[in-house]
Amino acid sequence: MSLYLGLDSSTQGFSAIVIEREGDRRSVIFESDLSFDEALPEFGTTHGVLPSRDPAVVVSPPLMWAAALDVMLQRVARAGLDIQRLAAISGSAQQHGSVYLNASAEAALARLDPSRPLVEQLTGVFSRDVAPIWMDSSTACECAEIAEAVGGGAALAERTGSRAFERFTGPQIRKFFKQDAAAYEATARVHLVSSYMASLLLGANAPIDGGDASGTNLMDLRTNAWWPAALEATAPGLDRKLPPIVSGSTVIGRLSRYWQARYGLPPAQLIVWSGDNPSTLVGTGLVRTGLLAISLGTSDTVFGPMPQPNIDSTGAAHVFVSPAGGYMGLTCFRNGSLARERIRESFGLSWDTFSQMLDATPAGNHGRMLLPWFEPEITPRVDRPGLHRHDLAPDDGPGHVRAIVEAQQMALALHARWMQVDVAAIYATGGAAVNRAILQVMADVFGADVYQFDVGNTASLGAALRALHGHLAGTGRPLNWSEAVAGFAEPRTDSRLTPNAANQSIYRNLLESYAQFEARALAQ
Ligand code: ADP
Ligand code: XUL
Repeated sequence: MSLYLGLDSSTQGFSAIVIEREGDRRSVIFESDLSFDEALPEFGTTHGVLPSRDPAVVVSPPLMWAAALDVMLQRVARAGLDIQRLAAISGSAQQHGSVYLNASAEAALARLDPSRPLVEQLTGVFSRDVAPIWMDSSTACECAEIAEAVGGGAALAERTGSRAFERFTGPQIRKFFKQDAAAYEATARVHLVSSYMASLLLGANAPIDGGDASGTNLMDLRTNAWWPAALEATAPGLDRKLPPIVSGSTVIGRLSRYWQARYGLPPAQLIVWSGDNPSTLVGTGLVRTGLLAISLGTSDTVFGPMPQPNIDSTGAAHVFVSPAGGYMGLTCFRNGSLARERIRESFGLSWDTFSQMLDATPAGNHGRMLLPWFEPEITPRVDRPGLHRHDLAPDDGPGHVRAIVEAQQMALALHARWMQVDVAAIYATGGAAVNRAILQVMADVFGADVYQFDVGNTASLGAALRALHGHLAGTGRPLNWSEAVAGFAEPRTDSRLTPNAANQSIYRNLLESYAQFEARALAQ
């Protein structure tokens, strides 16, 4: 009877799930999470990121993520589980962020001393103290340079699945190389957050999976290999600094001696880590087409499986390799949970009173609308942040509550059209998916049933399921993906929210007004 551990290093926190699979029995036997700001205040983050004078620059300390890993593995080891049965571990991480290691890192990882905390042994391994993360939008210039060098944005999208995006790793690496060529030169390995965290467990530089490598503007989507033209357009010698790309269920080694000796963990297999969105695809059981998932986390994302890599002609979205085979389409919004929190806080509400106001206001909000671009937005691209109101008085609390939820859901619907999925059902996940008032608006706007999950963190569940799938494939007892996710990654049948027909027709009309409002604001 084996146990599988899934970890998730996200923007605001770190979480873990242990699952057990035996015969017909499927159970989640351990769940834990921590918030970086609260559990590790010594790193000085707010919502997981360091203070910055320029709103376009967003970085986090990679040492903090290592500290969180140390705390979480201790919790897992001391949870009273029969931990010697732990067969495999995998992980999920916020996508696009990059960690820069110098030439001493490999040796430091190989000889970690189990009697000392991880963090104090890693202080010398970085060629850059901070990691730019997905919220960063400071690389417009590098995006233009890379796109031009490879024959334009459409050519880049055709090859890598996305036109150049500010937060993607390639443009971020180029900016670092331009700003500090010596530190770039001293970088032996550029990791994504996923491969960095996996390296800490492995005690050596770990490879990266195709799902997360798709978020770099550097990988050829059809060959699953780094694309030489993009590497050349990005920075010199980059081919020697990036991890090798492997497929989603690859066994990359075993948990290093450090973790075994420090916490009494067994030499469990390590399965390559992936990005949070690809992991959530697995953790919500999206292994067939016709379904969409919407994650309402720090970012709001809408995504679904795709058999073929059909590129978004509007240039707003992405195609990634799916860890469950084939591809996935994804559109990402930066002003997600933190924007909802801004409105909630500015009117002094709790989530309960926020939800009551949402329920008490009518669909369509009497034509009152807003665009919640508190921070630079990814979809559509907005460089100069600002809140735009239409017929909405600044002191109208209930009006703002309904307006932000409707705006976000209409933006999700509008910018998911390119996937051309005939949506049978939506699986809602992420921190805000506990909020049924928000999910009712989602059902009405999309005209589709919406479901919730028992497991709060479907990214770490997806990682645990990838650990299970990779482990069994490696031991000659392979499962297909439908078998692997069955009984774990299934929505709660009693959670179904159905669209209200009258509201659905209001939103069908309103969607065009919203699209025009968005276009007018962008033209300003
Ligand atoms: P991450 O992307 O960092 O993994 P989560 O998926 O954990 O983030 O989501 C965290 C967010 O969930 C918080 O920022 C908070 O705004 C939101 N949240 C938590 N509870 C509620 C609620 N009841 N209603 C709406 N949003 C909520
Ligand atoms: C996806 C994206 C975010 C991050 C953080 O492209 O930028 O969803 O993965 O969750």
